[in-house]
Amino acid sequence: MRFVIHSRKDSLCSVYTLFHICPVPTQQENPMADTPIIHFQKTHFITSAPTIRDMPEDSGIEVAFAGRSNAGKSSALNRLTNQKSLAKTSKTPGRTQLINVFEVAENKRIIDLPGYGFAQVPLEMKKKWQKSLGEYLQKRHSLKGLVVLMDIRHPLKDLDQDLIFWAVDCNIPVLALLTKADKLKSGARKNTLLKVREAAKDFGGEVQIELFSSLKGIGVDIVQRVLGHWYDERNYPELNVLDSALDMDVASLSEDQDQTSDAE
Ligand SMILES: Nc1nc2c(ncn2[C@@H]2O[C@H](COP(=O)(O)OP(=O)(O)OP(=O)(O)O)[C@@H](O)[C@H]2O)c(=O)[nH]1
Ligand SMILES: [Mg+2]
Repeated sequence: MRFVIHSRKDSLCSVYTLFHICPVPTQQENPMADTPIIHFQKTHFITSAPTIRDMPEDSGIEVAFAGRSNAGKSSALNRLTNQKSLAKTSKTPGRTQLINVFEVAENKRIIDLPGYGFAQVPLEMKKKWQKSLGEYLQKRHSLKGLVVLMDIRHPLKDLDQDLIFWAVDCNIPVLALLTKADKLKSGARKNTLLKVREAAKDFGGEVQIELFSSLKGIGVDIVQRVLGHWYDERNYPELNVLDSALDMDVASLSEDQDQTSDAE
């Protein structure tokens, strides 16, 4: 099987680029070196939001899990955090219909997005989901990394490609996971990984492809490492603007006080 990446101009990214919303994380020589440890098992549920207006304040760092219905997003989140039922999983595609928000640590969130591309969902409902998904991707400033989950047996469908193109255009790094890797034998699994990695070169940008299985724990350490890097505030100088402004205020306040005491 060969995976073909459709042309960039066919994808949604041309629409999304109009928004120019995505800050470029600073590249380091070894980006994973001395990444602060994140205790993923402490992750807890915050809220289920029908639209982005119902989400927590758009500050800090957010990582979104996106993918087709039934790709294994919620299961991956549970495995990553070592919690059995943090996110609801289901055999019935379309289970996650809201934007589910989880807090990993202060100002660090994971978002379990509604799945896309499930044919049996009524058109109206599908439109509603896709609207809230599109809105989230376009407008959420704290989104700093996208995990795209694809069933290893059906990777790189059109909507997956659209999503990855969009993220690349916005300089948002992508970790694409080939989920349910346990469903394939070791040889077929590696073969698919190599083919998808080869095809993914056409995306350009920062797109890392890895195997994943919630059932067997394959790839969990890699996801934790990549997310740990994305959650590292030192990569986003613009996040510290407010803090340094506050520091300056405090400094100028004490200068004022010094001057006052000099005058006295
Ligand atoms: N064999 C196997 N099955 C898995 C794995 N991950 C998820 N599944 C199964 O796939 C089905 C869908 O998993 P979910 O995690 O609910 O998928 P989702 O992407 O969150 O689905 P939506 O919320 O509908 O978009 C469930 O029956 C899971 O048990 C895996 O690694 N291996
Ligand atoms: Mg789900």
